[in-house]
Amino acid sequence: MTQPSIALIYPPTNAVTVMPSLGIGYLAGAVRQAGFGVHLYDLARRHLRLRDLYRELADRRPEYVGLSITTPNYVNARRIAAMIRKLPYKPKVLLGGPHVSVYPEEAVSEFGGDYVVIREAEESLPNLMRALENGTDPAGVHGVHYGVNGHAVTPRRRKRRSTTSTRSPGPRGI
Ligand code: B12
Repeated sequence: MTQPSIALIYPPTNAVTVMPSLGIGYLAGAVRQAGFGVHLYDLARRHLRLRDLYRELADRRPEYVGLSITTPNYVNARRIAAMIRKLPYKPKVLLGGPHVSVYPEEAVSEFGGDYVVIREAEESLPNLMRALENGTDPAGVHGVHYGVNGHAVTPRRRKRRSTTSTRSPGPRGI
């Protein structure tokens, strides 16, 4: 049986400075380590027409498509999200990156994505994929927001412990 895979896409921008996306690079390492397959599409660096991306995805049929979204690539990210919805199969659409980390709830309706993972995702992305593969509740995965009938659901956050309530290590603990 082949392992489930994810296509990680960094949408193109017209930004002045363009370097390989560290974000999708780190995530690729993390999901590979967790036993999933990865296809990387850094479209800020590699020119690929939308219809060619469509063909590649339709061909490879990754179970998950992850979009890495910043404000500068927002418009192209929406175009790609709309294109993914037209694929001949229904991959799970996962959204992440600086823009949606700030606006996770809006992202669900703006992109029509299935799940939004906020902030750094080296742990939460593989955890979310594992939960979806095993059929366990993704609401339990830290950092995950998701949509139900187009409405965003924000699971109850883990309470942060105040550092002032943490006991001091004392001189011997240092
Ligand atoms: C280093 C850096 C750069 C470097 C290199 C970036 C690179 N190679 O990736 C350079 C100088 C090239 C650069 C350029 C630009 N940058 Co810059 N950059 C940064 C900086 C300081 C760190 C980014 C980084 O590498 N972080 C480490 C990686 C591992 O984190 P990450 O990319 O965020 O990815 C993590 C999460 O976001 C998440 N994630 C990301 N994608 C996905 C996808 C999925 C599916 C999931 C689940 C999760 C997920 O998981 C990742 C791993 O933990 C950030 C500020 C910051 N502190 O984050 C600004 C920042 C990302 N840059 C920003 C901007 C505006 C730009 C430029 C547009 C500037 C310009 N006008 O040219 C360009 C865009 C370049 C492009 N390719 O599009 C903004 C974006 C703002 C926004 N609202 O989106 C930021 C947030 C700074 C800011 N506060 O304004 N940048």
